[in-house]
Amino acid sequence: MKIIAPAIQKMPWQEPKEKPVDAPVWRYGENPIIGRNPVNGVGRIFNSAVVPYEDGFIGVFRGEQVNGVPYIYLGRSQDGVHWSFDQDKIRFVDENGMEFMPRYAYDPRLVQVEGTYYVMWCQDFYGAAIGMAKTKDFKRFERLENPFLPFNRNAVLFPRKVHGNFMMLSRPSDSGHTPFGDIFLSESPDMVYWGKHRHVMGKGEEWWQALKVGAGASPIETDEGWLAFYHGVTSTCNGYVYSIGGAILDIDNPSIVKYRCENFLLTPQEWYEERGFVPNVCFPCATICDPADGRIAIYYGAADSYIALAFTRAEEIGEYIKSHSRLTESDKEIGRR
Ligand code: BMA
Repeated sequence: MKIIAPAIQKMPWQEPKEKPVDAPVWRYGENPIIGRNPVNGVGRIFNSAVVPYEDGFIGVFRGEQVNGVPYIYLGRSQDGVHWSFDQDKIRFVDENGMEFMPRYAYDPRLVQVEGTYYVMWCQDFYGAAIGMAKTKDFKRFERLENPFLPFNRNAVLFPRKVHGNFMMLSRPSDSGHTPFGDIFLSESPDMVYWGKHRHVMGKGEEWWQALKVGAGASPIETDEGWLAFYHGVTSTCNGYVYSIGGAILDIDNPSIVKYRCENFLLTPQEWYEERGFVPNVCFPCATICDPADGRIAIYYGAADSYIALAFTRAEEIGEYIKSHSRLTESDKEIGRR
C-alpha cells in the first residue's frame, strides 16, 4: 500500500524496540508526549490534531480548562513530539470579524484542503453538534456554518475533494455519552450545504467495537483506498473502553468499506491509557505520514488526560488490515437506503 500525499520535510518517528506481536503498531517510547497541566489554566490536553506547517508542525488541542470546560488551544512543534502552546485559547471570529466563542469546544480535528486549513470540533448548537472554522495563517480563525443538525460528533474532513465535493465523516448521536453511533459520510460543494449522506460503517460484531464507532484521523489517501483509523468502543461493567481500529474505504465511493480489520490496532494497556480522568481510552485524531517510505505517526488521546504517539508503516498496516478483514453487510453497501 502506497501513500498518496504531499512530501514531508520532517517526520516524528521511532523504530519499534521489539517487533509488535499482533498489529504492526507500536508506541513511542517516551509517551505520553504531553503531560498534565501543560498551560496555565489547563489541566489536561488530549484528543487533538496536528499537521505539518512551515518548517515544523502546528496543531489544535483540546485543553480541559481548570473550570472543567474544554476549549481549543493552538500548539507548535519543531519535531512533532515536543509542543509549546499559546497561553490563550483560540479566538474564533464570525463571518463579520466579530468574536465567536462557542460555549465549549472539544475533540478538534485539523485538515488542509486546497491550501486552507479547516478545524472541526464538537460544540453546543442546542446540544452537541459540529462546529467548524477555517484559517490560512493560524492567526484568523473564521467560523463556518454549522454543517450538521444536532446531535453529532467526530466530524473529520477528507484531505481532498472527491468528484469535486468536500467529503466529511461524522457520527450522529445523542447529546450525552451516547451508547450508539455509526460513521456517516456527507458531501458539500462549498462547505456550507451538506448532503448526499451515506452510511459508512456501524459497530462491529467484534466485542471491542460492539457498542459504537467514530471517525478518528482524516483518512489517508493510498493506492488501495482511503486508510481510516477510527475508534471502536465496548461497554464493560466498569464503563466504556476505546480502542483504535483500521479500515480501508473505496477511493471513489468512500461510503463503501473495502476492508475492515477485525482486530483492534491499539487498545489501552499502558498506564497513561488505562489511568486518568477517564480510564481506558485510546482516541485517535490525526496522523502525519511520509509518502516517500510509508511511515505513519498516529496521534491519540489517552485516558482523556494525555496525548500519545504510535507508529506504523503503510505497507504493513495495509497487509494486516486486509489479511484480518471482516466486513458486515452494511460495510459493503453504498450506504443509501
Ligand atoms: C467521548 C468523547 C471523547 C472522550 C470519550 C471518552 O464521548 O467525549 O472526548 O475521549 O468520550 O471519555
